[in-house]
Amino acid sequence: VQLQDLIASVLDRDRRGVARCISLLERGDPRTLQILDLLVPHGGKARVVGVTGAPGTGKSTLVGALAEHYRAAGHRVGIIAVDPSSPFSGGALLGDRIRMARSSADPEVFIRSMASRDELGGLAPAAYGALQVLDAAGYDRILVETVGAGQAEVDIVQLAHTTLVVLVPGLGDDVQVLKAGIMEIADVYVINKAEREGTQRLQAAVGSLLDLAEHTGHRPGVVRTVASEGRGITELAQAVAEHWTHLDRPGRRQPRLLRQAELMLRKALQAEALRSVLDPLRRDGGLERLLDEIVQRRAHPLRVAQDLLEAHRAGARSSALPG
Ligand SMILES: Nc1nc2c(ncn2[C@@H]2O[C@H](COP(=O)(O)OP(=O)(O)OP(=O)(O)O)[C@@H](O)[C@H]2O)c(=O)[nH]1
Ligand SMILES: [Mg+2]
Repeated sequence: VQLQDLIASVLDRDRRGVARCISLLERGDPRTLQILDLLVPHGGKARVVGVTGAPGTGKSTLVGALAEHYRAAGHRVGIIAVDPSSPFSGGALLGDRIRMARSSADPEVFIRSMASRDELGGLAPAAYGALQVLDAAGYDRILVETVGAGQAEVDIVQLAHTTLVVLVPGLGDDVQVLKAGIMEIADVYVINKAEREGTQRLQAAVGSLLDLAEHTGHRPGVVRTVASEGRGITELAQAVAEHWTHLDRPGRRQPRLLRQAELMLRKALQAEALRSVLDPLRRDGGLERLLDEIVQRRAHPLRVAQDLLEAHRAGARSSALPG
């Protein structure tokens, strides 16, 4: 398929085109930059909600319920489920698909799972790419699910306009809030499985942590849900909408978008710099020799990094010379 045709099919909201385009970006196809060049100007209309939290807290169920809510309100919904534990993810992803099946039968809902394969922090760029495709294809509500486990997931969550942190009673309450280091990223706390004992206590714990924290104009909401029964979803959507209202006030949205822009730029630079320095070394086995030098204590990694960068700069300079 010609690139122009592929892009046109995405803009025409063709599902196969969308799926294909996301796959190309996820794979790091050589045409990645061209694809993004053509799609990015068409985006910027979607509202993106990140959903994170410990395994099994009910994120997928919540995403499915929110998707139904948005569909009922006439929105087109994109869902990106990021599973960082790629070797073991087959079953989990399949489970998610089944749980989301009610939504996926709807042609105006597009669901995509992705696992991290690229060692160069490829997860955030892949999720970014998928977001651009869905946004350009007119999905105006996009839900991104990640397990709140590590930095990669936190990075992805920061691609969202609004971040939901999902907690459940009985997991050690305030500890789960503090430990995950998520006080900074939550715009709305969801206390799911709220039919369970300990809900009140957890809500109080979150409340007192919020009392201690500083808020830049928006105190995160706390919403109770029983996602498996669809309870509390209207209230949750309302809390998300309130956060958007907050972002729409003058001077609120821009700092967030600037932060996101810087984050993605840094990721892309890191990945690109690593690739351009390491790829040639990998090709001729030089990397193993260098690593061996380090293990033998004939060199140390800080020196080697400097030398590699210096050699790379020299190579770039000489290849830029005419003749
Ligand atoms: N009792 C109860 N169970 C729920 C609720 N919401 C979801 N569940 C159940 O909790 C289990 C896990 O739900 P998921 O939606 O897969 O949770 P998740 O956070 O996406 O899980 P991972 O993606 O594996 O981290 C499922 O069996 C759900 O049916 C709830 O409000 N109450
Ligand atoms: Mg899930």
